[in-house]
Amino acid sequence: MSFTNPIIPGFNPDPSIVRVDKDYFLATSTFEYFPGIPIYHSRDLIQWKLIGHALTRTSQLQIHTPEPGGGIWAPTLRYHKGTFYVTAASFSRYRPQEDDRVWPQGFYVQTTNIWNDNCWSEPIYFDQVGFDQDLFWDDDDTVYLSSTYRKLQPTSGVKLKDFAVHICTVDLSTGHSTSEPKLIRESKSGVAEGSHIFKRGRYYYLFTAEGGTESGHCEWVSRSTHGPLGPWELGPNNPLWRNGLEDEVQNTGHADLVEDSQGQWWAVLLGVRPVRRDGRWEESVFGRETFLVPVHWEDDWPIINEGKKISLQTTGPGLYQHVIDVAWRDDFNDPKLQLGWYRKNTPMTTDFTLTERPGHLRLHGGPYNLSVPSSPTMFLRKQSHRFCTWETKMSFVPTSEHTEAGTVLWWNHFTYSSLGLRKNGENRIIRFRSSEDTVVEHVLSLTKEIVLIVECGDQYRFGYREATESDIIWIGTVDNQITTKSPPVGAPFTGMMLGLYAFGERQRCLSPADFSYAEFR
Ligand code: 6LW
Repeated sequence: MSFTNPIIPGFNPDPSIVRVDKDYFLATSTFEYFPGIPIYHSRDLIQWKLIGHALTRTSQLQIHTPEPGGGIWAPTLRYHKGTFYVTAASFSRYRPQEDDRVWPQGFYVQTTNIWNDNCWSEPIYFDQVGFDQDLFWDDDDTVYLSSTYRKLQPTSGVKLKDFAVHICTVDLSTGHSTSEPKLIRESKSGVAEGSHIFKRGRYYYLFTAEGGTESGHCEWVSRSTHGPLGPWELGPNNPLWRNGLEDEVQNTGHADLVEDSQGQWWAVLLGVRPVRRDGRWEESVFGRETFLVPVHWEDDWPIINEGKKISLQTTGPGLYQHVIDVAWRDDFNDPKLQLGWYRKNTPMTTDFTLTERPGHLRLHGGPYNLSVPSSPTMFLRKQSHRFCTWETKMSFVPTSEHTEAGTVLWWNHFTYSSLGLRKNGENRIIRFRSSEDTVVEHVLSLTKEIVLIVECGDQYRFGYREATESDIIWIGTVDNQITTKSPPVGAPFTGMMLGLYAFGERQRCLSPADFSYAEFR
């Protein structure tokens, strides 16, 4: 049977998966966004539904002004004796290898009720540093923590990152390591990371992502009969597959495995799907997404996707075609915010309400505009389809020339385009600000409500109309190649989002911005 990849479109890298009876759960990275670590659920590995997040309280997640691509990296989701565990690391800077002092400490949170966000515990921090933490319970219940950090003795003479996988035993009640860290995998590429350890039959397996998350990305396997401390024997066919720069799916790696109830194994992994335009590859607007491929075993070594490259149509036993619907809408009728909205960084104050004006998301804009590293009053959703339209209806009566509310196409605080309403003397104006910082303004002869539209495709086209009119006035476009530019600092680890915002410039908005719906169609 054939099915469509990615199984979770939109930015969802570093997937980690677990099965409990008939239910599969999957977690991905969230970087600088809040809440942290989405938990998706599926019964068939193909259709996934967001059921909550592991980090929803400010006591669990404090990220303030990180570089783009900082924040929460690479969860591992595991289940042991009735309890779910999620590990992660939180970064303020994205390039720890340039400054050994900012290596993060990983942590885990746990719950016995994965269906309820509020049940996840407070974090317990590990004292082994690094990122890409993995937990493995051996048969005697000894717990092993592996993570990636820079080798203490860098390889002499070779300029490598020296990211290597280290392991120790850990006491989960305190997070304290109980053995010396042992290096279990380093790579000639200079990067061995994303470790996941499993046991199958008499073998322990160590999967590692190697070569870095860009074009050199790939996946290796080792196995051991002794245990997680090794010695580890490298597989005969490493890397397990290799997608290249001409393939429709690229940069693939960072795999995690799961066995279904029929004994069939599967791997989830990350990949990007750039688009070929005018003879060259355009960066994917979605960033890194979650893919699924079948795994079978030969001589107790895993063969991923029948040894073939990862592609958009994938074949696997027992699965079926599933088209992910582009249509999504929030009418803000629920007093609780729908799942799938993200804030940039941990919000410091409550700056929104769904109850003050029922049927509306009311934003009380805070003092940060969208260009600063702090947390503005902004709510974002991931873009998951290339061709779609984003639309929202807003009423906003600015009382100051230094406030604005509207809609945003968001990559990071260096590269975003916004369409917002402002006051200019006695006029109200609509202001389009492109990712290249060019500005177009139209004076509005306006009734209260305005519909803001972004058409997504090979470029993003911004338009608006007064709520009582049907004609859209198009005010500006930005090309995808501009919207996906790498930030001057930080990493392009995330993907495109669209959202709603209100801000004052170094002052709060004294009038609220009310949004009556937001939709993708
Ligand atoms: C992830 C790591 C990686 O933790 O990217 O370059 C990080 N490698 O495996 C963020 O997704």
